[in-house]
Amino acid sequence: MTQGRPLRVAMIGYGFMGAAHSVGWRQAPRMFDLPVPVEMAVVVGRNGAAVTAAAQKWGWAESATDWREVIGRDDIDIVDIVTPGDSHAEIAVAALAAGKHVLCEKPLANTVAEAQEMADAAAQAATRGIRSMVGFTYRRVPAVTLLRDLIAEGMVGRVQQVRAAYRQDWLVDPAMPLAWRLQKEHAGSGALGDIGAHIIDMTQFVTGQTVDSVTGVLETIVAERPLQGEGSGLSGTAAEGFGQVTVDDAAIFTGRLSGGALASFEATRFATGRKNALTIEVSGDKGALLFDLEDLNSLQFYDRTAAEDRQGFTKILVTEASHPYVAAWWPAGHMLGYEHGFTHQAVDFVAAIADGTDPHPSFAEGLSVQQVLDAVERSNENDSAWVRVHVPAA
Ligand code: SOE
Repeated sequence: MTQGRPLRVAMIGYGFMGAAHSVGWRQAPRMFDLPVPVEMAVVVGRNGAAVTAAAQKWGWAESATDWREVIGRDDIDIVDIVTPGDSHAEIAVAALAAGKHVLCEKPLANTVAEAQEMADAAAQAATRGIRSMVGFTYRRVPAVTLLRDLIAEGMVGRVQQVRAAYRQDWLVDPAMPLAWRLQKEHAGSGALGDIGAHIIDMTQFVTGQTVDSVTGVLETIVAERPLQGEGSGLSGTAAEGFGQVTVDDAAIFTGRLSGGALASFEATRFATGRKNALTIEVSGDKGALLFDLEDLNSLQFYDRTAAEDRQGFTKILVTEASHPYVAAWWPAGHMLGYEHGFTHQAVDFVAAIADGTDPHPSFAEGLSVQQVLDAVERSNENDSAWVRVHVPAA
């Protein structure tokens, strides 16, 4: 039974992720029994007319144009940051200082220094009961949560290799304009930070191991693009003139994991024909498990311990009430999609706030991903030499 004073949410930003988070906040109290009610109080953006329209469309009670004024309000409990990476640190640190619980989109920040500042602020705030979490939403796809559980149970045995890839193709067209995601000062890095961050986090999450050293290469395939005119983000249109792409279009890197496994990673916006193709395959001495985002209601399992003439990858349908999150939705066999992870994220964040526990992924885990991203960049700058991610304390 949901009772008590509602947690009132302010969302800062209203692009693609703003839409996805709005779906999450709207569905969470409707489909799950939350321990406290949640209210979509205010959405914040710089363009007053556009943010007012977003508020009406997505169901926020109010809109506002000044995030500082909003995080200073006594009637706001949660600040949800869905802006480009260049403003994450400033908003998150200010919100935590103002005593607000903070959910921040991935990657946590644009630099390790910013991520460190945020993780320090989050650790300090946690001592005052203030919670923070990073939006690595794919952890909350039921099949990915199950993948983590099955590996922890030993279903594949000792993890020896991981193959992770996140492939998109929205930059193959050279006429695609210079969106903020292609500008280092706004995005920090390109495919590496935007989608490579997901597969780094997913690898660390499902294996329970950290990426401890990397070697990598980054490539910018189309160096100049038309400036962006109308709109923003992935759906903006081109204007007159050209500008320089200052981030990577593709990143390929290798990592050694803390438990001894070897991992390969590919993050690219130039995989012609691949729209949003995330795969992760974990190979162990007893078997292998594969998750494919294009078939997100299932896992594939290979059992090496089965009789030789019965071996082969089989499909586990992750649509039973006994699977993570599924019971709150539809009867067995009825599928979930991209948006459901955002609802699960809101549910888990609210539950942690109500229970007084620290949610995951924490800002410290976001910092860990940031350190891997930074190490891949340093490797690329140094002829793909191996770079240690976690330098042991002296
Ligand atoms: C664009 O590449 C993007 O929207 C990412 O920013 C998201 O994190 C991913 O979920 C889908 O693709």
